[in-house]
Amino acid sequence: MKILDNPSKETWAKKLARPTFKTKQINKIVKPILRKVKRNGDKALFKFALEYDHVELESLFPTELEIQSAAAAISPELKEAIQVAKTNIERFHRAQETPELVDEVMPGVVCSRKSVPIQKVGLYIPGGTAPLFSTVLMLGIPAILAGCKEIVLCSPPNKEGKIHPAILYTASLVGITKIVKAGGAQAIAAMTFGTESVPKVDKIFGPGNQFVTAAKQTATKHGVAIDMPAGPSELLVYADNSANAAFVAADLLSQAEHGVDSQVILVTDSEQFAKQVIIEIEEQLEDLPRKDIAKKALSNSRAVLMNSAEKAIELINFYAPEHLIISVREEESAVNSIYNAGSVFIGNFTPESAGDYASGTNHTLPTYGYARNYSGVSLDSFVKKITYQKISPEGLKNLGPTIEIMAENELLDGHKNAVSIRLNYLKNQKK
Ligand code: HSO
Ligand code: ZN
Repeated sequence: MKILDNPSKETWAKKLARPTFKTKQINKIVKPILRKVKRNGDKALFKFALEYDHVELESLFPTELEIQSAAAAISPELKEAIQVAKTNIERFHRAQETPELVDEVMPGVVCSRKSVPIQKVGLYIPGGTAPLFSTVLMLGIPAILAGCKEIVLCSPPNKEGKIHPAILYTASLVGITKIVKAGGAQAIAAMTFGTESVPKVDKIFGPGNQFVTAAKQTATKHGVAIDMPAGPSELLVYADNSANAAFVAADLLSQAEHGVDSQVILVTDSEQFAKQVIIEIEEQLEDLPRKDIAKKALSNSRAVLMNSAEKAIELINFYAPEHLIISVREEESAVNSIYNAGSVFIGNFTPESAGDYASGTNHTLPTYGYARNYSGVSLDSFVKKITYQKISPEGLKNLGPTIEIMAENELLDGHKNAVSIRLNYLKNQKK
């Protein structure tokens, strides 16, 4: 990991650039996949399973027996852990429920606002090198709590034609019944256009590789919303020498192991501490099964020396990390000056892995600098807020003249008339 010594502001964008995507080439592959699924429906999904997952599927749905064997394949220890995580995630997401808001803004004019679930949602869960069954909890739990009517989960089958048992088990535990064996861009296409077996949904959630990300972007052009523009995982640790170098190294490695394009950054005021962290990283790296991936990610990563807290905070807000660990003496003031981050982990004993799995917060977070303008997934992501109003005759008498004069001055007489016609009616009724 390279050390940058107090880089000047003008150089931040370049020196801390995230790895870029080859969007054009990716789209060249993704577009025909979308087209074929749109045209041929299930038939295309079977064909792509053969081509990309190397399996001839009998059905796009797991059988009851597959679901039961998945549950039997999970150890009691893992089941218990999933249960603890589920309880915490459910609790924290239930706490996000907002009661209906009703306000009589002036006599006779009542405005209200209510959360209404998005009716059909699609959850994508990657298989592959790391089967993210924790993501089933992070997306499935708020979808169920929000009351979404139809929840479809797509995940790629393995060579035996099976979805990873932990994904299948967790999906059933959460209460998801529509599970489809489809992965990659073809799964996103199925949820975007609908097929004989897969319903067309209103919003698609979930992480994925560059093909999945590109397909999700295209979905937005077909009236489907997505959770957020996703990129590879990232972590920024802000630490001084009150932190533990071995802990910090472990945290940085925890996100570096996600993918070769992941990025991790250390910001510190102490060169000696940075050097200690780098030594620890090298030592701990050797024992990681995914060390090759982590090593590549570390080549995109930096340790940045910043000699003042103000500059360090400015850099962090500029970078807008997906995850931010703050492990400094002046913890409170640092936490309170952050305005761009997906999720913040505070203190020496709060590893980022806690939020990835089990503390209760959601791990689907904005990457790639989108923490500047996006929030992570929450209960809110699965609802829309509809506003209502009811105006009584008294209320219209109170508010009507205000509307009339505003409409008149926008030269929109039709708008004005919609009020005037009623006010006249009320006036005549009195006589
Ligand atoms: N850190 C990932 C989530 C994850 N980590 C799942 C482990 N499993 C993106 O926030
Ligand atoms: Zn992670």
